[in-house]
Amino acid sequence: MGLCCGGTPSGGGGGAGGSGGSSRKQYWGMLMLLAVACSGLYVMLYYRATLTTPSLLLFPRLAHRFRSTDDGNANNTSLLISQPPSASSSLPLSAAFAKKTSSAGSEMIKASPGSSLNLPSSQEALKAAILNGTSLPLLTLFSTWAERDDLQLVRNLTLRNWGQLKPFIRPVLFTNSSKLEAQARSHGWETLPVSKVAIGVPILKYMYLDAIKKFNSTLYSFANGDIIFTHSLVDSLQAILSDRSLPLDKNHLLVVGQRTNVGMVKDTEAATFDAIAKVAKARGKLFTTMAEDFFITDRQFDWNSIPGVVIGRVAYDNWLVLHAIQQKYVVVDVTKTVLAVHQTSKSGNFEGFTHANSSYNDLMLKKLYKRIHYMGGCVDCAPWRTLKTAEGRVVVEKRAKKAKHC
Ligand SMILES: *[C@@H]1O[C@H](CO)[C@@H](O)[C@H](O)[C@H]1NC(C)=O
Ligand SMILES: *[C@@H]1O[C@H](CO)[C@@H](O)[C@H](O)[C@H]1NC(C)=O
Ligand SMILES: *[C@@H]1O[C@H](CO)[C@@H](O)[C@H](O)[C@H]1NC(C)=O
Ligand SMILES: *[C@@H]1O[C@H](CO)[C@@H](O)[C@H](O)[C@H]1NC(C)=O
Ligand SMILES: *[C@@H]1O[C@H](CO)[C@@H](O)[C@H](O)[C@H]1NC(C)=O
Ligand SMILES: *[C@@H]1O[C@H](CO)[C@@H](O)[C@H](O)[C@H]1NC(C)=O
Ligand SMILES: CC(=O)N[C@H]1CO[C@H](CO)[C@@H](O)[C@@H]1O
Repeated sequence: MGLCCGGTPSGGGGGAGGSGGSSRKQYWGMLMLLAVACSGLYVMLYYRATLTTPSLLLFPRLAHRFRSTDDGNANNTSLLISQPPSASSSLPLSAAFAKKTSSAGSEMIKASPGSSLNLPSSQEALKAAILNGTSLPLLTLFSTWAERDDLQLVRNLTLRNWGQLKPFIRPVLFTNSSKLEAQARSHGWETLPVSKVAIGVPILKYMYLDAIKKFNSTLYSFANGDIIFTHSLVDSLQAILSDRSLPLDKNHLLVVGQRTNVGMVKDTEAATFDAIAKVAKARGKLFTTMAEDFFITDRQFDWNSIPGVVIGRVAYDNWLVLHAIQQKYVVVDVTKTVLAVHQTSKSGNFEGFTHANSSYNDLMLKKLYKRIHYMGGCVDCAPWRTLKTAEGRVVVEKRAKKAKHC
């Protein structure tokens, strides 16, 4: 859902309200062409010269419709000033960090549900510890979607795939539909009601806040409902959480990565992690660095003060990454080590441009922060990244230099 090159609300988007339905579809072809054709110009005008409001160039008819709605506790100035989180109250992983440091060397550190970083070093031990309740799941991974006949297979494959990541990952569907709830539960998912919407679409921050309130885990993430993962996600999260060179005791964490687009993923192609890796290799295409489809944060991340952006509409992803980088959070790009396959459906890869209210987030953010250098919120602007060693181990390294567009 990058502002420039669009994204994919086809899974996560549409949201509880399921807006942007068939009446919009007819614009699809035209808008996609427009989006692609304009993106070069758009980047130039917008990101380099910051001339004018690009969304108005693309969507003049939406401009006058904007009303300020839920902007949460968003602060007008927080984007302009880099403020590392205050030292006391919100130390992200510090308690656990201290514990980990003090008992370095012991392989299985005694855990309590509240202390998050007590990671057994082997995955088997971690699995056993999560199952017997002495370790927390690594990640609560949530999504939300509306019923849509054309996406039944996509959702079924996502439900099955995220279920296969248990117990390391706890999948959660936000929905008010009893039918979707039953479907999700049959795949071992938890469900929660959608507590807050705007323009008929779930507001991102409340999903995080609700998930954090309801479930204990070390990390939390929204992901679009058409993204399927492999065990590489678990490997990378474990590597990040156990890397002592990362200042996770002082700063919040945000983990993002590029997705790999695969058209029309079949049931068998998504049946196992190996099958997913195989189809990604055979027909996958790494998508732009300008879109993010998942946002893994620590439990104390400042979700309370994040503006009320909604999923499935452009701009929120880049803004969130930009915000985290400006706040000097530990932002890690896991593109090289996490396979996140986007099940590209007929709606394509640029659906974020075709929904009703597609500029909703952009307009809200502009109102709050005036100028936003969205390009600074690209995946490759993350100060850290993961890499794989020759032996296949995941390591984290600080990026040597910033990309120009950042
Ligand atoms: C969202 O889109 C709908 C339908 O196009 C429109 O009626 C409404 O005013 C829009 N709302 C906002 C906040 O832009
Ligand atoms: C989460 O952990 C805290 C203690 O660390 C506990 O008080 C709380 O009940 C737990 N919440 C859930 C939903 O398990
Ligand atoms: C839970 O599993 C871990 C890992 O196998 C083990 O070390 C620990 O003793 C178990 N704890 C309990 C209470 O069963
Ligand atoms: C998806 O799963 C549901 C059951 O949860 C099933 O009724 C439906 O036929 C499946 N659809 C596809 C296209 O796989
Ligand atoms: C979903 O249900 C909850 C109650 O379970 C309600 O508070 C909430 O407003 C509903 N959300 C929507 C979008 O209707
Ligand atoms: C942001 O702050 C400026 C002054 O610093 C103020 O004029 C403006 O109304 C504020 N905007 C919002 C959305 O709070
Ligand atoms: C909710 C909140 O913290 N808002 C603050 C953001 O900034 C404005 C000034 O621009 C303050 O008045 C608000 O208190």
